[in-house]
Amino acid sequence: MKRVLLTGASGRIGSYLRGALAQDFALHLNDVADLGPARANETLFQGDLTDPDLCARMVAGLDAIAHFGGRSGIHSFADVLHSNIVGMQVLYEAARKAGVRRIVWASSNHVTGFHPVTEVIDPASPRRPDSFYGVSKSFGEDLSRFYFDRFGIETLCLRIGSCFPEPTARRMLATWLSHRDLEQLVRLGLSAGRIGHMVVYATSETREGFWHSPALRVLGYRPKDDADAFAARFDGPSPERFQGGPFATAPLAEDRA
Ligand code: 15L
Repeated sequence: MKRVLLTGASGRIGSYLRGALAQDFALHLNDVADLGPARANETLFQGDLTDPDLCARMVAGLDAIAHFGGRSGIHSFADVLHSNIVGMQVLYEAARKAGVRRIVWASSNHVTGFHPVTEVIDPASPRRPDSFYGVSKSFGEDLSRFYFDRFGIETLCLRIGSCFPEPTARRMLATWLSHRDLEQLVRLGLSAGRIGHMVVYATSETREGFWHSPALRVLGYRPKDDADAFAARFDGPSPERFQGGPFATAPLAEDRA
């Protein structure tokens, strides 16, 4: 059984992945929040990713990492600096020292959220982060690229759209990623032969989608869910101007304080 560290295991997406992957992987689980009791095949590591000793213990003897930890949403620069930038670098450094060769990482569509909704873009399109959160994910794509070019650590960067049980807003007809399609992507990322450093947009089938990622077919991804099945729930055109939706227009956390 492959040994995999899942960070962010108490989070919204991490909790789903914890249950979904438990049957097939020996899981090391990390979160700053309480992880509850350990279940079969689980070893718990509660704590902050910026702690190098914790990271060293968590990654010892692993085959791969599914990195879903860090802050998600509209946060101050100080918050994303700590969790998404420093925490990610400490984790990669621990992975390098321990010889871990494969990481699947939760990047975000907010790396390119300032592209207008009228454009269809792909992973080679210019990055236009829509928030400090998007900036922190853009950093993560560069960091993982560096660790691949310099040390050969492979990363699948999933620019996740909107990962929820069902679309909850009009914009999600273009951005929705179902839980089971996310699971499929994570499993492919953990087990695919060679991926190098790969950046893809992660959505289910979306007729209105903004994003085109040819590498997904090569990876073997075949979405099982279709955002269009929920189209009748939402009236009229999307009110958003930018692909990142509310992230592109929300006040900075710094201005709300
Ligand atoms: C994200 O990256 C966020 O983590 C999530 O909370 C959603 O807001 C999502 O993007 C989205 O764009 O809908």
